[in-house]
Amino acid sequence: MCTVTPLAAAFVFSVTLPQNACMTLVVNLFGPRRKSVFSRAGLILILALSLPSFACQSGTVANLPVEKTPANEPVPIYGYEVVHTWPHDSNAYTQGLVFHDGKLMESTGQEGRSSLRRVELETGKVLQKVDVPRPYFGEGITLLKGKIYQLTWQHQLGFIYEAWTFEKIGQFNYQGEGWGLTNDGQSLILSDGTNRIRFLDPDNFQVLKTIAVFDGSMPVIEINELEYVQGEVFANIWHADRIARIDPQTGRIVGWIDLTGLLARGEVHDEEAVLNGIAYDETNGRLFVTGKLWPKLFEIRVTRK
Ligand SMILES: [Ca+2]
Repeated sequence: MCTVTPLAAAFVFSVTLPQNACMTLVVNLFGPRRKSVFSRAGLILILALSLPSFACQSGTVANLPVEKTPANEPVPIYGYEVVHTWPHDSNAYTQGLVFHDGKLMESTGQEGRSSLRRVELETGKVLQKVDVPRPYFGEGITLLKGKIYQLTWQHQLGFIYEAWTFEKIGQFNYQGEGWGLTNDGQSLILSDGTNRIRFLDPDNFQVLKTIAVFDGSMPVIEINELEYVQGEVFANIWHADRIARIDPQTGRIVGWIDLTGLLARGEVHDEEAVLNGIAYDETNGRLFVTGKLWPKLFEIRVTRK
C-alpha cells in the first residue's frame, strides 16, 4: 500500500487549493479513517491537478450547460446558484437520494441508524420510513420500474422494496462494496468507492458493463452517491465539494460542478458531514443536493463559472 504523510499532504493543500477545500481535506487526513490513506492521497492528487481549470468559464444559463472539450484539455468547472433552500433532517446520514412524484426518497447509513424514507421536500418531514436492521449499513438507492433498490456498504447485499408501500420484496447480491446507485431506465448503475462504475441487469444482477472514470489521464476514485441526469451520471466524490459529471459511455469526466460554500461554515460540526446526495426531478428539471447530517437541502441551478 502506498502511503503519504499527513504533513506532506497538508503542504500540498496549502499551496494548491482554495481555503475551504484546504481545510476540509486537511481535516480529513487527521480524522477517523473509513477508507484507506492510499485513496485519500489519490483524491488529493486529482483535485490538485484539476485546479488550473478553475475560473475559465463565465456566464449563467437556465438549463444544464454542456460544453464539449477536446480530450487533452481540462474539463469545464461549473458553478451553481441556489434556487431554493429546504429543511433536511440533520440526523439523516444521507447515502442515497431520489426524487419521484413530488417527494424525496432517501437512504440513510450507519449501523443501527440506517433507513429508507420518503420525505416531504418543502418541510423535510419524514412521511414514511422503514429501518434497515443491524448489521447493515444503508447506502445508495434508486427507483426503477416501481421498485426501490438499496445497497448496503460492506455486506454485498441489496434490498428491494415496493416503491409505494416500502414493503421489502426481495434482495440481491453483488461483489465488492456498495456506495452509490442510480439507473438509466434500463440498468442499475453502481459505484463501489473505486473509479469503477458497474451497470447491472435489474432482473438477474449480472454485470452488463463496467466503466472506469477518468479526469483526463487521472482515475477519479471514491465515487459515491449517483444520479442519472440528462444522459450523464452525476456523482458525489467522498469528502469533496464537487460533483463529477461522467459520460456513462466512456467513463470520461465531462465537467465538475464546484459546490464550495453551499453550506455555510459552522452549520455542521461532524467531519463526516460531507456533501452527499443528488436527486433529479426529471419532470421539472430540478436538481437537488444535500449532505450527510446537513440541516438543509438545496435546489440548485448549474451555471458556467
Ligand atoms: Ca441519487
